[in-house]
Amino acid sequence: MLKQKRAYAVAVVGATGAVGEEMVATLEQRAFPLERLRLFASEGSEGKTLNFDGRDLPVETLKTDSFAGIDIALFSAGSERSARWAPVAVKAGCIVIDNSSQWRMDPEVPLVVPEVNAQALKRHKGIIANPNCSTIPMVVVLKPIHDAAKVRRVVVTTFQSVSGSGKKAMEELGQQTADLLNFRQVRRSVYPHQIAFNCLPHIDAFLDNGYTKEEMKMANETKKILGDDTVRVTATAVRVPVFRCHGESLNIETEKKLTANEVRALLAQAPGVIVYDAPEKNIYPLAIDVADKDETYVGRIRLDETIEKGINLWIVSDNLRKGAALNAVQIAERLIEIS
Ligand code: NAP
Ligand code: 12T
Repeated sequence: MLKQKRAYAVAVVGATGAVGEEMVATLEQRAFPLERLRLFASEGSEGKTLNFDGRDLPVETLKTDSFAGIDIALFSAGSERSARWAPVAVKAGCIVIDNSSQWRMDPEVPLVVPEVNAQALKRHKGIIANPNCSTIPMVVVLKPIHDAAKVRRVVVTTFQSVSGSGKKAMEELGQQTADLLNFRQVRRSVYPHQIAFNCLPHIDAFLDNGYTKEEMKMANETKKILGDDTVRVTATAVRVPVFRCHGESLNIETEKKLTANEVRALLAQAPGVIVYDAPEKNIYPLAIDVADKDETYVGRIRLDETIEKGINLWIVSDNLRKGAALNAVQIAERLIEIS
């Protein structure tokens, strides 16, 4: 358990990455009670500094004793680093909030979205997992609907931005776009196909069942977070040439019938949700508007007229904020509240 203190020693592992930089910015913006902040990345970042609250902090490489005296470590440096270093950090007395997929489905590890299942935090044994960036906004929206009408099945299609796969992918989209507009040859390295002016129905590796890992993460993580194995989720995850924010089209079948207005009212009161839904005025959530926002935006709320108890809606959320850094920092804030 976290010791009660006035301020905490925090480490960010993967601090120079797309998610890590957002973590550092989020700690600053939310005035997290910091006694000190240490930043870690790969050997390639040795000698770099990152700005925090007007000061330049050095970026360090991980060593066996790096976590001595650290209370909370936010990990965002890939699954292999989490597998290797999270147990080292826990042994040193640190609580790890991990952004990779390494620990999410481990029964010993709580998988937490504070608005949905903060109570799961009490059972942690040192590691707490942050869900996938597409799962988080989906469960924030499903939770109030599930509580009111029990969600039976969800058909979800995602429209995921390139920042979900890190800094290199953001550079790739920018470079390919510039090259194409200047009649130059396109080069690719992160994705198996050109991403500029294209959509790829392929996120993370393919599995034997024909789904991708990303799609199965959405199905499995949702059951764990909602604490209900009966909720069926079938997903298609698509990469789109957008820099920031993931969109998701959700078709939700419930046990109890809800009207579109009832869904709107439930979501209007839900923590972390903003209903942004006035199609007659061309108002619906857009990636360019939701970037840098904390909440999950919901629009296009309407009934699925092909079934008796179905809802269609469209959500957009900033994948680097609520999808990653913000959710991790909110978990740390809850840990402090319950300490
Ligand atoms: P990124 O932009 O490529 O950044 C990767 C970070 O990891 C960099 O800071 C990098 O340092 C660091 N790193 C690499 N090897 C390291 C090592 N050996 N030791 C220490 N640090 C090392 O990627 P990203 O998008 O930020 O993603 C990072 C992680 O977050 C991944 O695990 C990813 O799965 C996860 N993620 C989770 C979500 C979510 O759904 N919640 C969303 C996006 C990403 P250098 O700069 O020195 O190379
Ligand atoms: N492959 O945290 O490529 O499990 O967008 C997040 C994002 C894995 C994860 C991506 C990925 C994760 C991606």
